[in-house]
Amino acid sequence: MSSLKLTLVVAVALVDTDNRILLAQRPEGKQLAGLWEFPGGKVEPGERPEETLIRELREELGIAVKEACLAPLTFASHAYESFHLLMPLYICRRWEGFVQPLEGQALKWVRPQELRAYPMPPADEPLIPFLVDLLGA
Ligand code: 9L3
Ligand code: MG
Repeated sequence: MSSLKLTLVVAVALVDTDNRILLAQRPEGKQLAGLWEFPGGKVEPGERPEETLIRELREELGIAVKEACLAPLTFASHAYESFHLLMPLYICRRWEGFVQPLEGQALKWVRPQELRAYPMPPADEPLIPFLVDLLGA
């Protein structure tokens, strides 16, 4: 048994009206830089995961999301060397405002079948088949 700490991170599949999903590239200088991820971040003390997502989407992408527009889909679990990651994945199809790269990150709208062409953090990759099944090509 390992005694690694469990870290809760929350992520979202933002899906546009063409059924494309938003990927964000992790910026230089951050852990896992250059990899393409579903947007999200660490759940801070006192937050519920939905509150974290609403905050992260405002800070990172400049969009306003209502809690009622966030639906939990599945979760990812991954053992990094120094911590265990538990990452619920939500889906969101409605938001206010335009998606902008407020932290200088590259952004791409990607069809479900094309997701696997983007190198992802190990927690995100196993979520791809689930999204392909759910959203189709
Ligand atoms: N992480 C993995 N996939 C994601 C997200 C949003 C985050 N879709 C991992 C990368 C870091 C940790 O979770 O190891 C915390 O994320 P951040 O706070 O560095 O973005
Ligand atoms: Mg983040």
